[in-house]
Amino acid sequence: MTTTREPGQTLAEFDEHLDELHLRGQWQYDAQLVQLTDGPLPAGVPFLWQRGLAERALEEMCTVRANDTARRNFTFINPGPGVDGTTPTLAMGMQITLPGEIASAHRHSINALRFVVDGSANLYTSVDGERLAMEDSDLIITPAYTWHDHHNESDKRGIWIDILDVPVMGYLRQIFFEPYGSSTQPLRETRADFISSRSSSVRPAWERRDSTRIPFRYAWRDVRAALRDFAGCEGSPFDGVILHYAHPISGGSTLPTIDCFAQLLRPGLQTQRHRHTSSVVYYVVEGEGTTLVGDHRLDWSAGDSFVIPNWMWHQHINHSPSTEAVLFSATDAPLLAALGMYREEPHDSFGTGPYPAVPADVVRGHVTT
Ligand code: 1HN
Repeated sequence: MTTTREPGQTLAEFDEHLDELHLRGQWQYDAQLVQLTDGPLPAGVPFLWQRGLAERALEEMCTVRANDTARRNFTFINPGPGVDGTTPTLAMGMQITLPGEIASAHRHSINALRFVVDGSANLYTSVDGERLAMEDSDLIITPAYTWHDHHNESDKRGIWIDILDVPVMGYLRQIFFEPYGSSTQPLRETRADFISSRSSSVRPAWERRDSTRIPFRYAWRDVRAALRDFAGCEGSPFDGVILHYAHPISGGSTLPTIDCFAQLLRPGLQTQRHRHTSSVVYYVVEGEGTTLVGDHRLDWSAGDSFVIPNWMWHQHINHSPSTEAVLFSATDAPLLAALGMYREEPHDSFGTGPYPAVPADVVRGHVTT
């Protein structure tokens, strides 16, 4: 075997030589290996997009002619290097529709959800033949391959947050896209048709159940009421009273790649610091507060959006002595968990608290949890 390395050739020159051969020396991975003693490098930076900035951009977008897919949507792009979205896996953005508009029907392998900012009973998304109303703070899921078209039949602008797993699907080269062929998909007509298509405790036994691809709306009035029910609980030391949007059939993650949460930070609460391998995007629903991420300080109030990159220490503070703060968030934790990569430090803040004892157990003194 001969070597092409000349005496006196620097390592950088040798790297260049290998590069010309479309090869790379193992030592070039050192920056991702031995220099990291504290776990993965966070991708991107903590960042906040203020409500006013987003509102102006939405307003400006109304003058732009809608594109092929007829959506007026922008993505919050992480200003840190090397992130092609809000995080490497999630694209969070906002969409506006004018009265009378339809965002035409299509479907894709991308999982998506909509959290409503300015809604109405006559703003809705049709998902696989079902009309889902988009009232303020409702959450609508459009799982992969569900047909979806947005309709604004109200007399005011409709605005919502879109969160999609498009960066990871793009990176994996897994994007399939199909236009429906006309702007509007037909809605289901009979009650039986409707029941068989969605979550229900009684179902047609002769049909195979599709447990992932179902249309679903989490109405905010139910979620806000649940936050109120739990408001007196201690909740998570890291997140306060945080509720999971469980998948309506499996009880598992909201979407295969994304989990959603609504969290209430009671007045005066300062959570404990923790970090996890998942990244999180937030929309502030009520109140104001501060999230400390690494040595960044994100001061937020209602209508702002912000991002916490993977593996960065963070904590939330509600400074107000009297007003609750409510955050909506989405994370890529289910995607990481499916790969065995979800880690948290300190570990296990989710699902490890004791299940509340039933009264009979308490009476008999049999509580073991
Ligand atoms: C999409 O299909 C929608 O359906 C919104 O409303 C935003 C961003 C990237 C790719 C597809 C929608 C999107 C998107």
